[in-house]
Amino acid sequence: MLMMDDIIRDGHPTLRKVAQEVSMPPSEEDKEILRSLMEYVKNSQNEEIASKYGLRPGIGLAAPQINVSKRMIAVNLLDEKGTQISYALFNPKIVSHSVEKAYLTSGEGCLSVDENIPGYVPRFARITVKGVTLDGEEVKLRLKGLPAICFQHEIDHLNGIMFYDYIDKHDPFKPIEGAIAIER
Ligand code: K2U
Ligand code: NI
Repeated sequence: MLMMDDIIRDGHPTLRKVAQEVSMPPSEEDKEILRSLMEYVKNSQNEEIASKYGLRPGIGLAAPQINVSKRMIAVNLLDEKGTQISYALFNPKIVSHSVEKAYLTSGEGCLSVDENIPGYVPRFARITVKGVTLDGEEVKLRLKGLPAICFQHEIDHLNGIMFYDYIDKHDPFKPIEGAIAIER
């Protein structure tokens, strides 16, 4: 199982690389990597396992964060209706998005960033994502709210982008014009 020591931290060059597409059909090795990402996220949300192994809780994880520069992400969270959103995807791609923006009023964190970096992170309010599941099935997901924010955070990791890149350095909590404020 993945541990915190397997997660690389800000400053590691892999976090700033554009990750490579995963060849389809995925190899057993690539499937094992993607499974391990989802296993980490679920373990980190299990209080007993997380405290036993000192795992920082997360709702998503991208392969570059374990120093694998390949386009794979895992997301596991409850949306605002309490519906479980759980996807481990190869080659996820945002194929369309709203003009309207949204942001978490709490700001964002990252398992690869140990310190708190306060400020609003503008995201698209709604996105459509295509990707390939572990079973080789192509999925098309229409997302909003926290799921949309999380997928954008994870897909940014595949493009070498960190959440704090978006924060206004002079006024981190400057209101984002016309954006939906998402309380968490
Ligand atoms: O990619 C990661 O480092 C995991 C991130 C994912 C994330 C950050 C901000 C907003 C959405 C997703 C976090 O560590 S997960 C921690 C967390 C938990 C609940 C809500 C937001 C962030
Ligand atoms: Ni992150």
